[in-house]
Amino acid sequence: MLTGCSSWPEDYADLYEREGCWKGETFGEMLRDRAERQGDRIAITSGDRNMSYAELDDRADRLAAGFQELGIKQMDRVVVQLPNVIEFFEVCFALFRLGALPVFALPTHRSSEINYFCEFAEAVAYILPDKHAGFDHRTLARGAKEKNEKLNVIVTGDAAEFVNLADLYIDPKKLEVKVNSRDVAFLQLSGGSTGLSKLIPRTHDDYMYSLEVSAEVCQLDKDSVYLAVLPIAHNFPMSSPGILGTLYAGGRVVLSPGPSPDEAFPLIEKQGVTITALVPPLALRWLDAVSTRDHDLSSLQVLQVGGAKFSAEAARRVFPAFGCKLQQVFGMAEGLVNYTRLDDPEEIIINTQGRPMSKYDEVRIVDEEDRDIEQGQVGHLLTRGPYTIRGYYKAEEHNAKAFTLDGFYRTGDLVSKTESGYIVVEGRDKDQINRGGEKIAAEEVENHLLAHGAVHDVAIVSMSDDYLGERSCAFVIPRQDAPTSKELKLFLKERGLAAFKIPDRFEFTDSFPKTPLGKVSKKALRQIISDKLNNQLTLK
Ligand code: AMP
Ligand code: DBH
Repeated sequence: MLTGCSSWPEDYADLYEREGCWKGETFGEMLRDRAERQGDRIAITSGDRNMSYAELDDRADRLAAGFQELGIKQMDRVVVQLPNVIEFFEVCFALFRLGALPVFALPTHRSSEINYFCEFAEAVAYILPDKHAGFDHRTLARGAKEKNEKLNVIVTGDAAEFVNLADLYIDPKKLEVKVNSRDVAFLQLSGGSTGLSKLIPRTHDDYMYSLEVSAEVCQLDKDSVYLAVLPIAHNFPMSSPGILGTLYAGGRVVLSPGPSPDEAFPLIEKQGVTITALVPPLALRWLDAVSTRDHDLSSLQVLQVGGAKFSAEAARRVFPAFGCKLQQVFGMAEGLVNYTRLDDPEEIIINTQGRPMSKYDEVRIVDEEDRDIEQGQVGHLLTRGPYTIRGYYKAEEHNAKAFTLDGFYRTGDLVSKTESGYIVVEGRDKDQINRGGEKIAAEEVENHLLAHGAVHDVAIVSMSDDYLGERSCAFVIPRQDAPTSKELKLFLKERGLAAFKIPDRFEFTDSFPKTPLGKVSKKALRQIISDKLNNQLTLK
């Protein structure tokens, strides 16, 4: 096991293996198996390009050889920041075959995040696009290289002074590495609640099991066509069932260059897409757009919505608008995924966030003292199971708080459970803002703002928003010469913070409301901003 990772205790590992959850298969082997069984079938469609399972398998082998020649070894960490492109798959499977571990950065991450991932994971390489969405990612590589000149920088497209990914597909060699399915396959990111994002070690065995069950619950088979709209490095479109669940089932992944109806609807029609996944704000956009377009979306059987709470009002609109099933998905990169089932009664699909996908998922809903509460009451969700981690990567101190002594993960979600065992997300007790599915750790952004000379103190809270569900609001106590919100936004941008983390609003104040214990009361701050927004609405 990779140093810095907590494994499952032996009795649990034995149980999960005995019960057939962990099957001993690595991702490299899974792709080989699909290529042998159905090599001619299309695995991925991107623009005009169709890549078969056999071709993907072969290109992953070639790239693994190229990576090896570059010096990338088993257990090495490699920061992968690629958008929804075919190279994403080739890179991942090449690394999986070498037993090297991708660290999945999002395309929207900037120098603050990338430098941290490279440094914290002690990455030996960073793989990125030349440009994406109007941004030149090579500037990030230059920054990362300045901090560690040994870092291998590999670029898709115009590589400038760096290594071009296209040059690394060489004659495949027989790899001498033995990758163990119990080992960590990659590091996924958590949204974080204290400071920087935590890294989540997922093993071949545990993640493969989550793909198997997800594919089953979502009824995927060889004829399924999954449209990847959200950034595929994110755990939801990666695994619930996402791109990897689709390949697991032998289906076809279609890559959408962007999430807008203008890009996605023609693809659904042309490619006969059967299932796709959205976050709530996108689902709203699609719902609004569908009546004004005349694309034939009749192939679509399942529209998944997750990542943040989907309101019942919006959920009710899905079937009339798209004529397909809605599936609510409440998951986390740490593990546990809840789905509404495709044959569930409409009221369950509309009003709940589903139930755990595996019978081996253990779920507890508890009060402040970790005591189980009565069914129907709201409490803290704790979970443990065959695909839920037992600890974050290199985070001993944090792990002591984020997990119970007997290994339950404290999700930080406030939930209730219906009589039939379905979970309703009621709120959150973690210091995080969920901006339409994009998670922001308040403390991370607060720390950046505290570095500004004119900021005495700062507290960031969520404010409710019709479209995104939540946006972020920074309450700032300025020093003598108060900065403007424009200055502070620019300051954060210049510090290399991803744009989605930059507060949507700033409120300047002399002091913060306090809890009886003297801590800043974020609850009171949320109330202040909520009252202010309501007043503004009434005045309008
Ligand atoms: P992360 O741990 O960063 O992967 O984010 C997972 C978190 O996203 C969960 O713990 C929830 O707070 C939130 N989340 C995911 N899906 C949903 C959903 N369907 N409804 C409400 N919250 C969700
Ligand atoms: O928000 C998430 O992290 C998430 C949502 C739905 C997730 O990780 C998942 C499904 O697997």
